[in-house]
Amino acid sequence: MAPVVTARNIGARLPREEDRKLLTGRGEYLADVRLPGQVHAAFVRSSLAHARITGIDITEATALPGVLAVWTGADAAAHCEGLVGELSVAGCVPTTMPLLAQEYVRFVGEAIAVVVAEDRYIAEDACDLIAVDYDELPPVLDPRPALEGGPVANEGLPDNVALKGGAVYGDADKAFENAHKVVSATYHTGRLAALPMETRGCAATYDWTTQELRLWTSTQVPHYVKYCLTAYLGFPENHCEVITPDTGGGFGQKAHLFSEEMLIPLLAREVDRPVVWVEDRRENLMTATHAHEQFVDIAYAGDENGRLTAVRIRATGDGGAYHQPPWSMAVEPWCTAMVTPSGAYDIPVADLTYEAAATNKCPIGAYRGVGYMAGTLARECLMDEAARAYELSPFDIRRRNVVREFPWVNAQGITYDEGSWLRTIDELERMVDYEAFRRRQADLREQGRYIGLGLSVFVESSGESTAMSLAHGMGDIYHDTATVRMEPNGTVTVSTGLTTQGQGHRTTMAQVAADVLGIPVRDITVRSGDSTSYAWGSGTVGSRSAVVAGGAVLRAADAIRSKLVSVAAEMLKADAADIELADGKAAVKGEPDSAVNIADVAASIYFDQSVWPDGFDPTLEVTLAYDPARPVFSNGGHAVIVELDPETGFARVEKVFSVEDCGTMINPEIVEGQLRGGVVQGIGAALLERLVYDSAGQLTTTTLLDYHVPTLDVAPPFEIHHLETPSAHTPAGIKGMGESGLIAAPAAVLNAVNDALSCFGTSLYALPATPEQVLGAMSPSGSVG
Ligand code: MCN
Repeated sequence: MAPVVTARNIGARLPREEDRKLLTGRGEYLADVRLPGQVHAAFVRSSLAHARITGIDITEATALPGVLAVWTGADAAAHCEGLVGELSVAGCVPTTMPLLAQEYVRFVGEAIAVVVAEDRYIAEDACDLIAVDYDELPPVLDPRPALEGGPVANEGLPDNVALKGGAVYGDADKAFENAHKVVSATYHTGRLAALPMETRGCAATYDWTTQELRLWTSTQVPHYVKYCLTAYLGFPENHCEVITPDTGGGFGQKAHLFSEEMLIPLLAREVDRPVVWVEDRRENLMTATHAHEQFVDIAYAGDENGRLTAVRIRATGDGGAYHQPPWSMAVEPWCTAMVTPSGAYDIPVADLTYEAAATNKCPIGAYRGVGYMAGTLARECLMDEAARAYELSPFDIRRRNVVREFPWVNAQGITYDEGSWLRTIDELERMVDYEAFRRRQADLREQGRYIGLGLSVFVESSGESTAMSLAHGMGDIYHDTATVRMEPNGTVTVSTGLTTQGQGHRTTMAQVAADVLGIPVRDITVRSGDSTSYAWGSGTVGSRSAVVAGGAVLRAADAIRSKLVSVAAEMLKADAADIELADGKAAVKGEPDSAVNIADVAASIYFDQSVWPDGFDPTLEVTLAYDPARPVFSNGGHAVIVELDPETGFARVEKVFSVEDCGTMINPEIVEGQLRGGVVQGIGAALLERLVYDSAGQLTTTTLLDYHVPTLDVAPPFEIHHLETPSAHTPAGIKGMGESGLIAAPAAVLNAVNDALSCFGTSLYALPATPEQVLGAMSPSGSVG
C-alpha cells in the first residue's frame, strides 16, 4: 500500500537545515579529521604518459628520518592485483588498474609509489628522493586513430578497444535512402574535470587487537567502498566502518573506488598508526578521473514535412588508460549511443554504435550527466541544424517530432510512462517570446551586435536502482534503506544510506518523513551516510536520492506511522482507519477536539502497556528498503540567450530560461539551486572548461589558472518554470533531477552561439566554444583571428 502523505511540508520552500553549520565555517571535512598519532601519506606519480618502469630506487627515501614506510607496485600487489573495471554490456573488455604501477605507467599522474611519514613535508621530501627509471613508449592520445590500430595504450588491451558494440532497430539503411533530407554532424565534447571544491582524501585507523578498520573518505559511495575493502583486501566487512565527513562537492568524481582508498587502510595496518592523505589540486586535476570526452557522429533522416524517420549515431569515447570502477570509461559512449539518441522525440528507427578507446590519459569516470550530456548535445544541436535545413523555428521542428502520448516505448524499447514533453517546448517558447527575440536579434545585428537563442530539451533518467543499474550494465547500484526511530518524546531520527555533497538531503528527507509522521520538520534529525554503520545505501549518484532514499524514508516512516495510529486508536477508543496524524497531533477524523499529542502516543508506546493493542511490538525503530521496479524519467528544457563579443570572441550568457519537471517536488528552492548549479557547470563545459594534453601526453591544465571554471560573474539571470507530472510508480510521485542542468545546458549554449553565428554562415561543433573559436567563426575567412 502507498504510504500516507499529508503534503504539508513536501512542496514547501524550506531553508536548508545544513547551511547553518556549513555557512558558519563549522563543517568538518576530511582534512579536519584529527586522529591521535596520525601520520601522512604522499604519492610519487608518473611524469610520463606511457613507459616501462625499468627501476625504482627507494633507498634514500626510506633512510630519511621520519619516514615510516615506502611502498612500490610490488608491495601493493602482494595485497591486491588491482581494481578490475568493466561494464557488463556487449563488447566491453575489462582492465585491471594496479594500486601502484607495476611494470608500466599509462598516464601522467599514475601512482608509482607511496610514502608514509611523520608529517606531510617529510613525506613529500621523501617522494622527491625516489628515483624512477623509465623506458619511454609512444603515448596514444587520439581515440579515433587508436581504434584503427598502431601503438597500444594499455598492454592489457592489444588493439586499444575497451568497448565496441551497437544495435540497429528497424531498417536504417532504407530510412536514410528514402529520406527527403539528411542532416548530419560530428560533435566533440571536451575533456572535463568534475572539480569538487574539496579534493579527494582519506584517513584510516586499524586496531590489530580487534581487527577493527575505520576509513574516513570523502566519497559518494561509502557502502561500496566498504564492500571493496573486503572484496579486494580481505578486511572482514563486519570489522570495517567507512565514515564520510562533510563533503565539499563530488559531482560524480567521488562516486568511484580509488586506489588511494585501498592503500591508506593497508598502510595504517602496516605502520600501526592512523594514516591520512589529502589530495592537492594538481593531483585532483591529473588523476581523480576526467569526464565527458567524446566524439559523436549523428545523422537524422527526415520526410518532406520535417518529421524525423531515423537517427544514426556513433559515439566514440576517449576513455583514458583504465576502466575506473564502478563507472567504467565505457559508460559514457554506451549511454550516449544506446539511451539518449531519440530523447523526447518519436524517431521510429535507430542505428546505434558505441566504442571506447584506451588512451594514455587519466581514466574517464563519472561527472553529472554521464553519457547524457554528450548525447543531448549531439541530438539537440543537430535538431537546430534540422530546423535550419527545413526552415522551421527551433520550437516548431521539436513540436513536429515530440512524443505526445504516454506510455511511450522508443525504438530501443525504453518505456517512458509519462512526461510533459510537449508542454516544455510550448512553455519555453512563451518564456522567451520567440517573435520578439527575433526582432531584437535583427535590430541588434544592424548595430553590429550578435545575439543568439539556443534551445535544448531533455529527458533525464533518475532513481538509479537495481533494475536500472542492470539495464546500464553497472551491477553496482541496488536499493537503499532508511531507518526511522521515534524517541519517547516524539522526536525522530532518520538515518539514510545517502551521502551528501551539497544537495540538501537533511532538509528534504526531513520534509518527507514529517509529512508521513504528521510532526513538524524541526522535530526530525536526518543522518545521511556519515557512517556505514547507519542504514545501507548504494550511494548518491544518478539523481537517485529523492526517489530511492526518499522512497525508503517514506516506507520506514509509514511503518512507524502505522504503529502510532494503532496505539492512538486505543487511546482515543476509535477505529484505526479513522485516525489522522498532522501538526504533531493524532485525532479522530472530523473531531479535532479528540486530539492527543503524537509525543504522548510515542511515550505510551515506550511506557504504557495498557494502550497497546493485542500482540503489539513496542519498537519505534524501523528499517526498510526501497528499490524502484522501473526507471523514472524526469524532463525539461533550457532556452539560452548569448551575446558574442566581436572584439574578444567571448560568448556572454545573457539569460537562461528553464522548464523543469521532476514530478512532485519536495523542496522547490533546493530543486532550483540544483538546476542553477548544473546549468552554470554546463556553461563552463560549453564555453570555458577543457583539460588539455600536449603531444607528449603531458596535462597542461593542472591549476585553476589554466583550467577555467565559471565563477559568479559568468552566472546569468534565470527564469525557471516548474511543471509537475508525478510518477505513478514512485512513492509520492517523486522523480529525480540533480543532473538536468549539466545534461542539457551545453547544447542550449552551443545552439545559442551557432544562432548568433548564423549571419556569418558558420557553426561550431566542438566544446568548449572558446573565444578563439568564436572569433574564427566570425572572421570572413573562417580562420582563427
Ligand atoms: N529534490 C526535490 N524534489 C524532487 C527531486 C529532487 O526536492 N522531485 C531534491 C532532493 O531531495 C535533493 C536534490 O533535490 O535534495 C537532488 O535530488 P536528486 O535529483 O535525487 O539527486 P541526488 O540527491 O541523488 O544527488 C545526486 C546528483 C548528482 S548525480 C550529482 S553528480 C550532483 C548533484 O546531484 N552532485 C552534486 N548535485 C550536486 N550538488 C552539489 N551541491 N554538490 C554535488 O557534488
